[in-house]
Amino acid sequence: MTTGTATRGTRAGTLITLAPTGAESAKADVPALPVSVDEVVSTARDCEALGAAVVHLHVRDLDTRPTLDLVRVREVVDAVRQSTDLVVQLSSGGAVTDPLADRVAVLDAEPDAASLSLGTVNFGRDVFSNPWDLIVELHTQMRDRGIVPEYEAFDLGHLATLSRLLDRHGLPHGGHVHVDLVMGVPGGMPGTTGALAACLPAIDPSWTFAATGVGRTSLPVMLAALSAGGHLRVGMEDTLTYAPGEPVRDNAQLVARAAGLARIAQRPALTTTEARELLGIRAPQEASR
Ligand code: KMH
Ligand code: ZN
Repeated sequence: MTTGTATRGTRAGTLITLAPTGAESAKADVPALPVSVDEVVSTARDCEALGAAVVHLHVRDLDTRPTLDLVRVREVVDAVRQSTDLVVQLSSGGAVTDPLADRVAVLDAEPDAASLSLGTVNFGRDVFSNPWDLIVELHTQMRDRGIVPEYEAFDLGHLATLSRLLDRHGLPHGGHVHVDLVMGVPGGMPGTTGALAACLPAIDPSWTFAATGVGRTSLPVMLAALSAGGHLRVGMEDTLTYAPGEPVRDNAQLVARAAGLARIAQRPALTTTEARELLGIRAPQEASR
């Protein structure tokens, strides 16, 4: 069985991606959710200090609703870049209601990286639509624009789609393949050690992988991922309860827990420089040359 544990950077440390906001929770329901530019920047700063190296951004408008408006998206990208050294990864998944063309257009904001979901999946009572043509379009446009994808698999079959995508359309910008297993979405693969283990043979040894456990699967998925040589994505996009009956205080609490477990696993959090090296992303000063 291939496990991906021999891939670069994996043994040395753990890439921690922060997903602070998402598109599916309302600020009115979750007052601690960072939605304003200032809230996102201060969350990003705090979480970088605790071990996050990448930030996965969904942007909110002045009314706290999810938006793909490019002026607002650029404002948030620039603000996070100015205040942190984090790798800025924009969501191209958006909200379940977003038109596909608008999801592609976020690449105009020129992030370092962007998420790229590998298949359509039921998302609670909604459908998160990711047809093959959209997948190819995002993969190709990201390569043309020098943006590094983080592929997102919500189900085992999505990993087969990733292999087919790479066979037919080649490697992404930067030459390295990194995939995040998003587990525990109601409609996708469950957030269990068994499901994570079932994914491992479909992960090429040259790739790296991370895992995200939605809701109460956050902790078991994190432990399973660390034991299998994987990286971590945590944050209030995916997890709003820290322990049974205890709401998450803030994103920093989730990053601190992830970084602590990574240290216990003797694979401490990667720095932003190490993360760029792992993912094939040029440093901001190199990129502007
Ligand atoms: N908001 C979810 C429907 C991504 O960011 O790429 C999709 C999502 C995936 O969050
Ligand atoms: Zn997202």
